[in-house]
Amino acid sequence: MIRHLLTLVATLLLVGGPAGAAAQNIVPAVRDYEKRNGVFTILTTTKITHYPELRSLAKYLAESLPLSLREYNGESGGDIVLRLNKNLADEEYRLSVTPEGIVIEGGAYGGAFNGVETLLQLLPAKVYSGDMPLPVMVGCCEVEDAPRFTYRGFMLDVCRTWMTADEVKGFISVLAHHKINKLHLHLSDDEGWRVEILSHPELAEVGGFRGGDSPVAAIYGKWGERYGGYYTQQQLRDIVDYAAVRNIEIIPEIDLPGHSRDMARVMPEVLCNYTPSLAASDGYDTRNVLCAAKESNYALLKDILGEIAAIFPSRYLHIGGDEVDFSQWMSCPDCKALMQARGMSEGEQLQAYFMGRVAAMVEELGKVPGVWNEAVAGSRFTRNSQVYGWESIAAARKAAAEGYPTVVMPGQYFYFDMRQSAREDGHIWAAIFDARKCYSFDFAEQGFTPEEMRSVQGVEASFFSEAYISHRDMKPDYLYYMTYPRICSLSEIGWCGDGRAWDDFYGRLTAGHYSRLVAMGVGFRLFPPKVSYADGRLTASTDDHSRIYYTVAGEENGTEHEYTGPITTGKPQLYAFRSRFGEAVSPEAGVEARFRMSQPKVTVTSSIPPSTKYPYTNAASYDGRIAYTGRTCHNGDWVLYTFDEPVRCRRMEIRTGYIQLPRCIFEQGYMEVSEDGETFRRVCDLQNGIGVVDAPRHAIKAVRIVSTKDGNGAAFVTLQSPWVYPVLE
Ligand code: TNX
Repeated sequence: MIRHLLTLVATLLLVGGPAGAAAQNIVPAVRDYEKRNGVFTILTTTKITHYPELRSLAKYLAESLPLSLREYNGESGGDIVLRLNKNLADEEYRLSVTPEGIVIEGGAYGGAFNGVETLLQLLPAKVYSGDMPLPVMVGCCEVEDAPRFTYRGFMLDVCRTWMTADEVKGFISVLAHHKINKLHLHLSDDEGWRVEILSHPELAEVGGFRGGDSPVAAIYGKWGERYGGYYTQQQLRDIVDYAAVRNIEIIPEIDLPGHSRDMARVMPEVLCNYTPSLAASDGYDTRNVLCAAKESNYALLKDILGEIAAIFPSRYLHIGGDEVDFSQWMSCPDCKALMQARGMSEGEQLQAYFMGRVAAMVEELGKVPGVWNEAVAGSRFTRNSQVYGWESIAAARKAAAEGYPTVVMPGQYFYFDMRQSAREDGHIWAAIFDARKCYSFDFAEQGFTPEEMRSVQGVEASFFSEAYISHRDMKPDYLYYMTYPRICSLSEIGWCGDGRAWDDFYGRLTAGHYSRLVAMGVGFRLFPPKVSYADGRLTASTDDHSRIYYTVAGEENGTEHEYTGPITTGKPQLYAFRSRFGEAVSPEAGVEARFRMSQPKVTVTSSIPPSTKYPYTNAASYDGRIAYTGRTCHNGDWVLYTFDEPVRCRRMEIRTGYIQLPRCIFEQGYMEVSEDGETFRRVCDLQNGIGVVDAPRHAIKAVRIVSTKDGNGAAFVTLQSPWVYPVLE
C-alpha cells in the first residue's frame, strides 16, 4: 500500500498535479469543458469497458494505456467506459471524469474516438510515447464537444516523393491525434503511379518507378537512379483499416485527365493520335493528358476506377481535373472531330465532357466524385461531385456559391509545401506562411456568405512533395517540419473554427501540445527566437519553453552553445540563434546583417550557348535571378562566373536549377575556384546541382562548374547568380 501511495505521489510530482489541469491545452479546443472536484486514478487494474461496436477503439486506447478490455454488461464502476449514445450526432461526444470512473459516449464510432483523443490529452504527454506509467490521475471534468465541420482533411502526395506504407501509417497516427478525419491520398501524377491495378499490372510495376531503366523520366530529384514504389492492394486495405480505427477515411485520388504523364509513358496509346513537338516544351515531356476522344480510354478508366472503388470503402473517389493543358486536344484530329460533333469550341467544354463521363462511372460505383476546382470552372458537368477549391479563395467560393459540396483549401493558407519564412525551404508560389497565418483563416473575413457556407463541407490542407525528394536525405524530419504545427492550426479551424484568438491557441500549443508532439516523436517547426541588439547587448528570447542555442561565425564546425543570457558584443552579426524543443527546431534568427547577401558584379560565360530569352547578360535582373542555357549540358560543358573584383566571402554557392525545384541542373559535375582567373582548383562535387565553397581563404576571382554527365532530362540548364555570403566582421 505504501509503495502504491509512493508511486502515486511520484506520478503526481512528475506531471505536476492532476492531469485535468492541462485541459486548457487541448488542441483542437473543446466546445465545453467544466472542471469538477476530485480525481479519478487509472490503476493497472482499471479496465476499458466497451460496447461491442467499439472493440477496435478499446484496443486502440489500450495501445496507449496498457489496460485489459471487457465488453460492457451494464455495470461500469471503476472503469473507462466507451459507449454509444444515439442522441448525439455521429462525431459528437461526451466525456465525463468522476472519482468513480471515466465515461466516453459518442454518437457513433467517430464520436467515441474523438472522446478518446480528448481523454489522451487530459493525460501527461508521456501517454503518446507508449510507456505511460500507471497509476495516473485524471482531474474530474465534464466535456461536451462536437466538430464544426464533417470534413477535416489532409492531402498527401506520395507520387513526387514515394512514402512507404509504414510512413503513411505513421503520418496517419499523428493526424488522428488532431481529430483530422480524412486523408486524401494523391495516388497518381506525372512522376509516379502508386497503386497496384490487377487488370493492368504494368501501371504500378512499371509506372511506380522513374529514372534508371524506367520509361518514366525523373524530374524532381533522384535523377540518376531508378526510384519509387507502389502499394499493393493488400497494403492499401491494411492502411484503410489502420486509418478507420483512427476515424480517418482514406479518399483515393487518380488525377485525370492531366497530370498523367506517368501513365502515358507506360501506355502511350492513351495519348492523342498526334505527336506534338517536344521542342517547345523545355524537353520536359508535356504529353500528360489522356485523349478525350478515345473510347478505349474510358474502358481503361472503368477497369482502374472499379478496382480503386473496391479497395477504398470511402464515399468519395477523387478523379483530379487540375491543370489540364488543352493544347494536345486542340491539335488532335479525334478530339477536334468530337468537339465539332458536339458543338464545342473550348477546351473547358471538352474537359467537362471527359470529367462528366468519368464522374458518371464513379457514381455508378456508388461513390461521389471528388474534383479539383478547375473541373467545374467552365460548364458544369454534374452537381453530385465534391469540389476541392485550391487555386484561390474566389475559386472555392464560386464552387460553394454554385451549390457544389466544397472543401476549402486555398494554397496561401493550406499548402504546407509552401515556405514558412523567407529563408526556409519550400515553395513560394502561393505564399510564404507559418502556423499563425494558417490559423488566421476565417471564412467570414474571406467573404464566404451564409449561403455559401451551407455548401462548405470543411477544410483540407495538403503536402505536395516535389521538393521533399531533394530534402529528404539531408533532413529526415522535413515532412513533419513542414506540416506541424500548421496541421494543429488546420485542425482547430476544422474543429471549432474562428473566434478563438491566436494567443489562446498559441498558449495551448506551447504550454501543452508541443510536449505531446515531442512524445509522438514529431520533429516539428518552432517559431524562431526573437533577437534584438541594443547598447552592445545581443538578446534572444522565446515564449514557448524551448531552449535557445547559438553559433558564432568563424568558429570551427559551427559549434552550438546554449544561450543563457544577453551576449555583450560589438559584432552581433556573427551570431545565429535557433531554438530547440525535443526534436523540434526553429529556423535561424539573428540581426538582419547576419543574413544579408552580397551581389558582386559578375560575368557569365559558358561552353553552352545561352538561351535567347534569358541570356547570361544581366542574369541578375531576371526574377529569381536565373538565366537559361540554350541547350542541355554535355559531359565536359562548363559555366564560368568571373567577378569584376575578387570577392572575399565566408561562403559561396553556385546553384544550377530553379530555386527549390532543381530540375534543370548539372546533374553531375564539380566546381572549381580561381584566385587569379587563370589557375583553377577543384573544391567540391556538385550535389543536387549545387556547388559550395566554405570559408575560402583568399578572395575569389572566378568560379567554374563542369558537367561530368550528358543531359539532365530537360532541354536546358537554369543558372542562378552566385549566392555570396559576405565575410562577417
Ligand atoms: C499545384 S494542387 C498542383 C500540384 C502541385 C502543387 C505544388 C493541384 C491541384 N495541383 O500538382 O504539386 O501545386 O504546390
